Amino acid sequence: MTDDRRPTTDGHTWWKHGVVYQIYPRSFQDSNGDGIGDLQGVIDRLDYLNGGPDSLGVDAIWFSPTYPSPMADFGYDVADYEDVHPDFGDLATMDRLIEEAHKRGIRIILDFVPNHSSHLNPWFIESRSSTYNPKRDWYIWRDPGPAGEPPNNWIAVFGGSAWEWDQHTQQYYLHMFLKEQPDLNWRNSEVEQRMHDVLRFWMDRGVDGFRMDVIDRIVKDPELRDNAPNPERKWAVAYGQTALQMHTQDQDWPDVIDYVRRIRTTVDDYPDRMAVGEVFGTPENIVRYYGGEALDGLHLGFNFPLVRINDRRWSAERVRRLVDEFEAALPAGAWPNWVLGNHDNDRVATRLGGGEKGQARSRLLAMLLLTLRGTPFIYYGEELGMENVDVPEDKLQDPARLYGPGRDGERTPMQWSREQGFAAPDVEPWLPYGDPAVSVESQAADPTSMLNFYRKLLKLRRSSEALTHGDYAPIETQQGVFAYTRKLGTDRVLIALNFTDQDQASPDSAPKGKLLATTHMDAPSGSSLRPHEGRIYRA
Ligand code: TEU
Ligand code: CA
Repeated sequence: MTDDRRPTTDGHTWWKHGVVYQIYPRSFQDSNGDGIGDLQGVIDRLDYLNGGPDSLGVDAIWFSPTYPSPMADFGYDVADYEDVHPDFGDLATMDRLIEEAHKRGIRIILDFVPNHSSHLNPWFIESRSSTYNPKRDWYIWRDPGPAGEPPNNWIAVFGGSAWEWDQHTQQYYLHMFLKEQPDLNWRNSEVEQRMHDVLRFWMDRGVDGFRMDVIDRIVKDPELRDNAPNPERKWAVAYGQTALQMHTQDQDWPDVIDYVRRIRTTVDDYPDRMAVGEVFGTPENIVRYYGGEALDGLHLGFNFPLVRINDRRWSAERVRRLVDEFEAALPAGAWPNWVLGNHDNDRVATRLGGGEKGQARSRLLAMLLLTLRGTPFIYYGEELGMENVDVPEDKLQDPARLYGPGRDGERTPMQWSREQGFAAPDVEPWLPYGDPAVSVESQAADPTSMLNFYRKLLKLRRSSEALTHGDYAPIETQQGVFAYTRKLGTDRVLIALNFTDQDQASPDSAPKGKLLATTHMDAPSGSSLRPHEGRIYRA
């Protein structure tokens, strides 16, 4: 079997110097006419991702969950950790996907969901069957309070109490998310061992890494004490209820890092693997999950602040501060990462104001994403400038919509052609399509399109040692412009980003060197930065 994955040498590590592309498997490509994306559909589209002259040029794919699930939370409620949901295919399809991806130099990252399983997972069905079942302690069961109330005041992320009453055994069980997502008890070593077996199961099949869902909650305060109220929030709609508390007891509990370190040990039993954690909060908190100075935690901790950049928070100064704060917090040897969007947040073009303004600004942030020091994560469709789709009420599917802003708008089918191309023309997709003018087909033909902008930047990034391996240094500039250099050896690149809607002078240190790329995908005459223009120069 040919395997075109770029080997990791002492100078090159795929999860540091490559680019990761997130696929929401339900929405990428349907291959069997049921309107639901599947793994064979992804196999059919691999050349688009890497391996052909016009491919995007990415090095790894992160799949949102592909396991059997009742889809209460669209796969983040896992009914069997060692299989593939029949909607997506089977284990043989996954094996074929891994093989075909590796042939094209693409690595496969699965979504590991350790904090909770589905309530239909056999483990939970056993656990809830009786108080003396051997798996009772695989989940978190507690007696009611004296008046029958829940054991503490914790609030589920999706709203409501985090405790569900079980009439059969007269106890509550904990669920930080939906009641269909009972929390696993990682303080029970049987659970920890069984979940490590899951990691081995997939790495034995050739999976290259894991995105670790809600890793910051897998252990909580062992005494399950109440969370304190959040002094800054006095009210919230259902979905926001969780914001009414300080999550000191149910998130980022101090000894979680011990469990993270043991996960890293298991992942390191296999060569050239990677684990990236879904973690939140300050750069210092994110660094905890890298393992601090020892760097014996996860290889990467997701750094989400750019996902919070929107129309209201749009400024060069704010973005530069986020970059510099994260760079400053990282211990020596730790590797940054950057992301503009994912399946839980409005699409970046929509967040930045939509329409022309959203497109121009998201191009600018894409240039930032692909030129900063660190691993960039691209969410499928970002390369087309796809926006949130306004899904009609009767077509909404996300359970979180019952508790607040749903997430269906950022999970709509990938748009391949004017007829959409995600599914056969006569097949209704599981969520509606967006603007038909936004498609791979229409943009491939347009040299200045977002798609060709991403292709050009990814190609430039891959060809430049400074951009993939070099250091980062900000440059002092006027208000509204963020500029920085990337350097390795003699390879020196300067990036200048104009966040304003007026012309701005290029940084006077901008080398009169070769202009490598501009967000406008043209050959500008003047040296000024046009509104919302980004430029990359080689010294
Ligand atoms: O998201 C976790 C999640 O919702 C957190 O971002 C939460 O909002 C945060 O901890 C609050 O401070 C992951 C998945 O990405 C999401 O799709 C799932 O719905 C969720 O876990 C449950 O598995
Ligand atoms: Ca399908």
